[in-house]
Amino acid sequence: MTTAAVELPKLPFEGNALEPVISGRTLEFHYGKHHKAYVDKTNALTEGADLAGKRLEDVIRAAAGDASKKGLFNNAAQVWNHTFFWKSLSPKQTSPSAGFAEKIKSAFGSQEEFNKKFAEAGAGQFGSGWLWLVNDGGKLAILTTSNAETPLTGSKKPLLVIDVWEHAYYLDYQNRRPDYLKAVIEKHLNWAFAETNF
Ligand code: MN3
Repeated sequence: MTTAAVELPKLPFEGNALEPVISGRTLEFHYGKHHKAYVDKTNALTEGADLAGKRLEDVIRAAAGDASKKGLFNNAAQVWNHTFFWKSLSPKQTSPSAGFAEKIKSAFGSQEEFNKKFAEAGAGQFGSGWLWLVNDGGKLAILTTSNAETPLTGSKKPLLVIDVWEHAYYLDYQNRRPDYLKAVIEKHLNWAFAETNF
């Protein structure tokens, strides 16, 4: 028998809490259908196999190094990335603490410059992927990854993420990914979460 299957975590806010930047309808599909499908597929792919019942992070790391487990890696990493994305968002506008604001200033020049560079990096990610703020050896850095790729398998520590797959914004913004990014970055990033991860 298998134990402790991967579960779909509860959203840390109400489905309409990010309106009008991210609509309740987008979240209904993004969380309720896409995120849930990654959870279900991860469980289907691990059921009865050697990784059944393992922690999600361990499943991802094990599958990342095994070409025969590419499908499992994609689904398990997408579960983790989405859970991290919901935590990266705050219904209320937040701002970095004074100490963290200094780190942003030292890495990017100013909060405004960071917002601009972060949005540009996300807009420049070709195709599906993720836009990350990471701790790179004690310094803040921007990183983009393709498809399900996640910094979890490398040395850079993820602090915040924004989903730039079309399913994250298409119902609300159609092809206007830069508008989606600008709104999320300016209004809904959870800076307390970023600082805790640092
Ligand atoms: Mn997504």
